[in-house]
Amino acid sequence: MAKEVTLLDYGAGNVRSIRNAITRLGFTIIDVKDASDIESAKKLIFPGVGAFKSAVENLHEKRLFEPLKKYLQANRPFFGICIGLQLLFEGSDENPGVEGLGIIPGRITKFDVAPLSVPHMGWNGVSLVEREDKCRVLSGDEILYFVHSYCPLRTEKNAEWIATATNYGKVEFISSVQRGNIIATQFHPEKSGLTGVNVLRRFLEDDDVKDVDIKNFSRPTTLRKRVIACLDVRTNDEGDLVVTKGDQYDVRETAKNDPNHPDRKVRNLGKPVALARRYFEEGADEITFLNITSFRESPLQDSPMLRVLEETSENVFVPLTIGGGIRSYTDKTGRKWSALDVANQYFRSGADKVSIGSDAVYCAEDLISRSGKCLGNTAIEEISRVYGSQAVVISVDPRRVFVNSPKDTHHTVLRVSDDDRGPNGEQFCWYQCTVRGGREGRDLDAHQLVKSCETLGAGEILLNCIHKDGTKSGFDIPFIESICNSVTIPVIASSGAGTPQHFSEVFANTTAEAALAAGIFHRKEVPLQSVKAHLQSSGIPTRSAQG
Ligand code: 1PR
Repeated sequence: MAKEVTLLDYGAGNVRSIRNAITRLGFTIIDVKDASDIESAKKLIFPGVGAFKSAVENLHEKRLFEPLKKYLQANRPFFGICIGLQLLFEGSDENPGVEGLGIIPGRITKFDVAPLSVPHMGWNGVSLVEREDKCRVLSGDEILYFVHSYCPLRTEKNAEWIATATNYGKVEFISSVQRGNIIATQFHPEKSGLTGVNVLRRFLEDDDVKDVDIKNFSRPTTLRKRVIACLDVRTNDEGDLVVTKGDQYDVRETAKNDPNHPDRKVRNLGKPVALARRYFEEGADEITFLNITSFRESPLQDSPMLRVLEETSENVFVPLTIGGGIRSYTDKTGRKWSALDVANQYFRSGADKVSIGSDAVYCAEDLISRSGKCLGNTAIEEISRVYGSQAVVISVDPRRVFVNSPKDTHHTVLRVSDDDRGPNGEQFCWYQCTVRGGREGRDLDAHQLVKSCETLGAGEILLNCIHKDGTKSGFDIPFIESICNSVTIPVIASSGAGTPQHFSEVFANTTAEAALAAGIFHRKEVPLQSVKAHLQSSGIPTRSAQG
């Protein structure tokens, strides 16, 4: 029998990874073009992307809503992912009044987990639920990647559908369903490493789970802390696209010890696609690419980041973030690009999230100047409306400004330790936002930036720190904790990692959900596996390096 599977891709978000996972499993994809493709499907995969409402509207617009409902009512082989699971329910609090497919009784509700962050983002387990038949694609041992702000909850009416449950804070939600030939998961198998690819394989090959350990039933699961590898990418003086790394954002060699020396070359630490693959194989939970020369004229055209994403996603099955140049601009041919157009290109090429730096600062300044009134037209609002807030990361590039007293500035200040005082013995500092890769400081502090961006709909904060970048002296813990306390969205601690202990320190002393490092991984000074092993031995929940 031909190894074929039908894919329902309605044209939003990153479906490249699911395509790559299916292809890797030796299956050919038949794309749904119209209702007849659903009718003739032998197996149908539906990777729902974006918000509940836009998914329903897309299905209606393409006249696929009713054919899909009929397919499901006939109990034909189906695998839904994320929104592809949520749409099976009657409706969602995300968009009241919008009707789902109504195959499963109940509604999708917003996570109520304060003080934990929403979205629920990262790697978590699944606990098997007692039922007459067994779960076909999960053994309960798996750690899988979730990203969602809304979740399905167990009710008496949907009990027979539930295959696994997952815990986040005080909430236990349905993480997968199964009835007859219909399977759907809240997690993303295509982003869950080789473990997730294997979940898809079981569905495609009808290779049901054989042995299940009794301990995998009805036990609480935990969200893991994430370790992220970050690749700063730019073209070097020879014209090659390279991964580079700065010391306090200066990416040129310092051997000559003269900042103006003509021989100061851009550091070359490797090729982006090959390095990303290495980090995936070593157990990175996510990979972030930053196009650090994006402030130049045409961010999409100047640097081949789309190709980097396409090639990376062929072999890397963990979430990919791309930053740099997510803004509106006019290219050399006179074509106008909105930030959403730029983001579209990246999502279609394999990115799961975009990270916005400079433009986020301008959006926050505008919001503050309007006394917090949202107009719905900023890059953050536009991208999060279409792709969901979880797809919008804000990259913060703050520089410390020292002051003698909190009275000397209207910005939020932190007291510095005695051995970290300013050049004139100042005891306080505020964290000034910069744009253009740290080149220009603005009259905005990092606390104002993150709060404004959360209001505008951002889903995560990537918190860099210029004075720590590349120093290997550890993360700026008081600053990170202070920012974590200012927002309810997840914070990624970044800049300064030098040892595995620095990771356990940041997780023990702050509520950051992820920690990111660059230099130590690129230079192979600290293997990613040793960070994971150290976190595990320190009792910090993390996904093992083997996935
Ligand atoms: O402003 O939206 O076009 O985005 C530009 C992006 O490029 C921003 O995310 C900005 O942080 C990044 N960027 C610009 N210039 C530089 C530079 O280094 N010259 N890189 C730069 C920033 C910082 C970190 C780094 C951590 C960890 N890189 O992400 O990876 O500090 O480093 P470490 O573990 O070695 O200490 P826009």
